[in-house]
Amino acid sequence: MATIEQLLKAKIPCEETGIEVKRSLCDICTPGMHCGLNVYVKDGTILKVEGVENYPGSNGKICTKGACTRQYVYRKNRIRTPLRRIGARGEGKFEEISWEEAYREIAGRLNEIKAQDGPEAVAWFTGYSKWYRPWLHRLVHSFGSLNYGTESSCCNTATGMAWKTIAGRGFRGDFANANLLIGWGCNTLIGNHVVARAHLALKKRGGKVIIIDPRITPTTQKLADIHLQIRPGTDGALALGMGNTLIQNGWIDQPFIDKYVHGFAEYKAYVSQFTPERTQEITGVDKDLIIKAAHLYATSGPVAGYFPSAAVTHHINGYNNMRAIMSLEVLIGNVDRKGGVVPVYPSLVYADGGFPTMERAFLNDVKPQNCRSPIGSGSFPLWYALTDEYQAMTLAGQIREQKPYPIRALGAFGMNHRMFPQPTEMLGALEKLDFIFATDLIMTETCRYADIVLPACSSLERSELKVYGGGYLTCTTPAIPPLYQSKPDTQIICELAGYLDIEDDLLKSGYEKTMEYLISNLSVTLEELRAAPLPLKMKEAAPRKPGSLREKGFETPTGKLELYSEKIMQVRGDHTELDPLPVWNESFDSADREEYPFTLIAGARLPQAIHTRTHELPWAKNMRPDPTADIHPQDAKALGLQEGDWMQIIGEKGSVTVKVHLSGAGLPGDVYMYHGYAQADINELIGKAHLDPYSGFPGYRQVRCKLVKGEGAK
Ligand SMILES: Nc1nc2c(c(=O)[nH]1)N[C@H]1C(S)=C(S)[C@@H](COP(=O)(O)OP(=O)(O)OC[C@H]3O[C@@H](n4cnc5c(=O)[nH]c(N)nc54)[C@H](O)[C@@H]3O)O[C@H]1N2
Ligand SMILES: Nc1nc2c(c(=O)[nH]1)N[C@H]1C(S)=C(S)[C@@H](COP(=O)(O)OP(=O)(O)OC[C@H]3O[C@@H](n4cnc5c(=O)[nH]c(N)nc54)[C@H](O)[C@@H]3O)O[C@H]1N2
Ligand SMILES: [Mo]
Repeated sequence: MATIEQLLKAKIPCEETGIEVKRSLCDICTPGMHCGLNVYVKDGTILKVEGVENYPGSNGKICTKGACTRQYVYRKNRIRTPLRRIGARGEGKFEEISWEEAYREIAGRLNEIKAQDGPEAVAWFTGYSKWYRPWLHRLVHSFGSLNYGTESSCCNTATGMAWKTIAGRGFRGDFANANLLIGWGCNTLIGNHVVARAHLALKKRGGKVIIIDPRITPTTQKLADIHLQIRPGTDGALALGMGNTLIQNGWIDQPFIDKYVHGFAEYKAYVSQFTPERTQEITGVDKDLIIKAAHLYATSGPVAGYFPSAAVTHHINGYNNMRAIMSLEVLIGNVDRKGGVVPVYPSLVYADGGFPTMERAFLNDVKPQNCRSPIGSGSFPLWYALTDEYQAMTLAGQIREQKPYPIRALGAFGMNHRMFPQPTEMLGALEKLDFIFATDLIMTETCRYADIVLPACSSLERSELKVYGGGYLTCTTPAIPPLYQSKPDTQIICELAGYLDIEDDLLKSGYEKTMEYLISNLSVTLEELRAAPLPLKMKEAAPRKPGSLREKGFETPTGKLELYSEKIMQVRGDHTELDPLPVWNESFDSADREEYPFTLIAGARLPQAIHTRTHELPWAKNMRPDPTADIHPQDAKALGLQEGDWMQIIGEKGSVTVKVHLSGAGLPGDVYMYHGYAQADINELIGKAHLDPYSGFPGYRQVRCKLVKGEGAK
């Protein structure tokens, strides 16, 4: 019998070792990459994982986090059975119950609340996990409400909203065909190795790269011909300044503007105040470098823009900063052209595969028509006009105030309160609910507040449909059976639909049938997808002709690209603070600048971390054992701080104690700290009302703070 060490070294599985190689995918980061995994399994146990050669996107590679897969799957705190709370909320005392009991209790309580206060009195929420979202969204609709909310209330949607306001739908850079990459908040070598590969390829074939980032990063070092090291949160001013420079120098595409653009005159008048001098003053970037970047941008096209899902929009002027960035694409006629920015048509779970699935019908066929407005509507009119989810930053408020109607129960899928600003306040709101049920892989602090907790399984333990760019679709098979009594969330949702006795025969017919339905317009079957060694290229995937929206008209109120947004004018109502132009304002909170002289940027990505998921995995933790903040050596010197010292970061709303790491990558005065640590939750410093009025996104990346040596109350 071979030892584990020998088995781990075995390159080729064979009958002697009894090792099988199963094909799966990594869902620790989600969505987008979903790197293909070869999973080495013996006797139902995962021995190791590797990347899969020729897999769409990841092509044989996995990242630091994916390398921890075995530790992720076999965590000690995996939830093993359905649980019923027997202690106080948060105390962590549960008893094991059967699935049958759990479903009966959940359905009983939810239906009781529905009968008393209507289906809207039940809120539904999902954290960062995306793969089961269409199922959850459909369940919410079939249950009779629109109260479906997600982590996308602070991730990526604001970027999508900015594109929708300007051009009617999402757009992305066509990196494969561009001559220039302009990357705003672009550190893909740390945040997304699949996209980074496309960026590296562009550089390799002679393309130029401009990166706008307040830090020196691996990506600025490897890729940037021009690095604009701006002050955080000043992207809007920089983009408006570049816009003014383009106009003043005649570096714009006037015929394109005349034909396809609405609001150029208003935009031009507004940006005239962003002279190179003023732009330099606000952004801290030398004005000659700004002009040089603007010239390169206007003359090297087509240009593929990189529009991040968080770095720019995690500011309270973030949506407008993003809109100002996108407006530049309009000025140079770069929208809807090959190698420029091209429209996105989601196939399934956000992924643009280049072919349609039945996802829209799956959701809309059961969408309730006569229910009350979703949670928080009225607070962020643009959000509610452009998305079909409630803005989750309003959830705690409505639970507390019970207005305009009460929220009494919550179905929480992979919900982590540490995502929210002032997380302890979020927990306080949860405590007021009559009933909570939660699904998760592990027993989190948030789960401890639930009445019923259900064990979900990981991507290696389930079968799932996944779409990849370039026309690919796959359906995985479980590499190992679900651990303990866990189940895929999708199965939980379909089974719960049965117990809730809602009118939804499709959901009630089970997970397998719903997957069949979702691909019923395509020429493949689940069996064919499962049997194929790699994701299959769909016959239905047709390359889209760039320029078709120019011909047809953009999906905006005027049919043109709107620099001045008629949509905002239509929906803003009493919210006259919402400006039709992409205006620039400071994104700081109201804390006193003298007392809190530093800028906290909470959340810039680390290679080994992904929100709360990997903090406690040994391999990931080794790389940064304690919650640690990066500060500039110059600031450290002034404060008498050294590498490895403890310090407090204190903001107006709270404080944390962390270790000091000296880094000259950022600008003096800026403090970088990652989120999601139970021991030092930086989100306690982000005010729950520090939100962008357009998107509702929290301003995680610009809060005033002070630094004090020592451990404080730790
Ligand atoms: N300060 C600061 N805060 C931030 C950010 C920031 O940049 N700065 N970023 C924000 C952004 S962009 C995001 S996306 C959010 C993410 O924030 P969260 O949604 O809190 O993300 P996670 O902690 O990764 O995941 C939540 C839970 O999902 C569970 N989970 C994993 N897989 C599954 C599954 O298949 N099923 C179920 N049921 N549960 C599962 C995990 O165990 C975890 O407990 O954080 C936001 N918060
Ligand atoms: N390793 C790892 N990868 C991840 C994640 C993770 O947690 N870890 N999270 C995933 C998720 S959920 C998301 S939403 C994405 C987030 O994706 P991004 O938004 O791209 O994430 P960041 O790496 O935080 O930011 C990118 C760069 O922007 C810079 N930056 C910070 N503030 C500003 C600013 O005001 N303006 C500009 N121009 N740049 C700024 C940072 O210094 C950083 O180098 O990443 C995904 N990828
Ligand atoms: Mo995110």
